[in-house]
Amino acid sequence: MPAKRHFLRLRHFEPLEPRCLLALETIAGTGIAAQYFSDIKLQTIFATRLETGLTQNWGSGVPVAGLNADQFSARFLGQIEATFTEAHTFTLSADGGVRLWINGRKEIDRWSDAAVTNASITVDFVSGRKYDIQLEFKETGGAASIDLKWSSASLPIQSLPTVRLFPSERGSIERRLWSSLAGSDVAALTALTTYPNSPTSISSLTSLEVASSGANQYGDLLVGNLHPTTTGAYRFYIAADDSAELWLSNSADPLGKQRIALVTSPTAIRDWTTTPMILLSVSVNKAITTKET
Ligand SMILES: [Ca+2]
Repeated sequence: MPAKRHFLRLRHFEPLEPRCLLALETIAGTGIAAQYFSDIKLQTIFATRLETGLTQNWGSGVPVAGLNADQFSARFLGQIEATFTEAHTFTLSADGGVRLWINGRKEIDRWSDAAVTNASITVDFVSGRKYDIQLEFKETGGAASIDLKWSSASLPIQSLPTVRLFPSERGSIERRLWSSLAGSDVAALTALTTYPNSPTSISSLTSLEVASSGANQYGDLLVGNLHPTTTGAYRFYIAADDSAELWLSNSADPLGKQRIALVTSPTAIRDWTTTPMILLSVSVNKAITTKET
């Protein structure tokens, strides 16, 4: 998949909310980002949300209330984390048109709305690594369903597990929110036993900004990937009230992340002047995991 839009987000590093912080540990997946379109060309967005998996049977109904039953399309974007270092086979069945990309390569293309039964492709994975996955779907009439499974020598064929799916890829930033949080520093958030895997709520953002809400006593963890389109040096800024940290990995592996900026006392909204400026060299096509708060 071309790496374009997301990188622009760097300019929009906006006020990150009070006490957000970065996951220092491996976090479990929560699902895959879904975009639903009220046409069959993936053009007019009707709704976006997180789906727990890619085994969905809508029958003659619709994924989202109010969407036209027979003329819609959908795009599912995320990453899947491999559990074994071996060849993995993806098996796709559907009622509708489907296109599947794994790690940016189109692997299955059956775009007419027809029955698809056990179309499969095999790719080599390394345990613990995350791989881009994109599935597009088109429904023109009749029933609608998708069913993407995976298997390997060590993995019996099964639907993609929610905990191995990550939505923070291309077009969305995952926001994990903890409410009723006392204190004003990031450590108050990361010290919680519910951090990072059991937030009060999980939602999806389209930029790295949480608007000033007037709410108090909460913390956020925002997680996503950056896809620079040009190799070069980039400056990162953050603004926040009360406090925030920005972490970045210079590869697709979140284990390599470093804290590159922090705010320890409140700044004005979008006030970049009081925060440390961080200059980084970034390579094209290298996914960058930002973790912040
Ligand atoms: Ca159909």
